[in-house]
Amino acid sequence: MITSELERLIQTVPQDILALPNPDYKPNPSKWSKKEILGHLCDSATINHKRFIDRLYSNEDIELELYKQNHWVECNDYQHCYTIDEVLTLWITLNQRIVKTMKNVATEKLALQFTVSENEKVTFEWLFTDYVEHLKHHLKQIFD
Ligand code: NI
Repeated sequence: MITSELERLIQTVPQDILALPNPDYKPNPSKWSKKEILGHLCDSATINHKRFIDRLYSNEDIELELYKQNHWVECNDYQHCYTIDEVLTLWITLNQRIVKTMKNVATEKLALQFTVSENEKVTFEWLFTDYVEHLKHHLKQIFD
């Protein structure tokens, strides 16, 4: 099942996040705190959930638009406007929504494509796997 790893993370990550000693600490002003990295993962969930839904309701390949990740973290101001518990609650909720959406996707739809550039396309399955890999990459950063 394609969503099982994401479901496992939703179960296991919260206790480890809540045990972090100082999630607000910024190593320097230009580096994200652990709370901001988790905020970035909320942004990634928001953006990718939109991509998945847009693709499910399109008859054509849609273009995979990049987003300004620093700008998103800055504008959402996770550092000052939210506690780590609030960012975590958001992260859990957004990912539960993605799991629900993905569970309703028929297997053959996983072959639907997104256009990355003129010569490059990726499948829905690739994009979802990449979403989870990106998530794991940043979790490693948070817990290292
Ligand atoms: Ni990232």
